[in-house]
Amino acid sequence: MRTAMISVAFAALAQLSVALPALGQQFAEASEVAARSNVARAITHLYVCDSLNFQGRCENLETETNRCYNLFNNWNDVISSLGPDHGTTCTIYENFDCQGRTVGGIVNPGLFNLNEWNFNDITSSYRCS
Ligand SMILES: [Ca+2]
Repeated sequence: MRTAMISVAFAALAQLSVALPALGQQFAEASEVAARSNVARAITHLYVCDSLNFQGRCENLETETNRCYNLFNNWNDVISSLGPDHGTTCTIYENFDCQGRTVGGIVNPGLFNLNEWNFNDITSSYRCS
């Protein structure tokens, strides 16, 4: 009786030790995929200029997706043209903290003349995804 129980236990252990490495492999692959997609998704750029047609003073702002950025460093209320990296969509806001009037759905190559959107020298914050 006791011997039978032990041999059942060994049989179960043997099955587990066969199953576990396969499980471990699956988890490793899943976490590697997640890590890769996080890296690919986390950082993008929004190129902003204080004149039309990407002229004048410009800066390529490093941007984390799904995060609201307030514009400082002399970028508040001066942007006249802007565009994000390929694959990124941005929304610009009239006020700080992504409040107020918006222009959304901005994709590469971007907007060459924010006057056409009644948004020249208006942008105070933005968010990209
Ligand atoms: Ca503003």
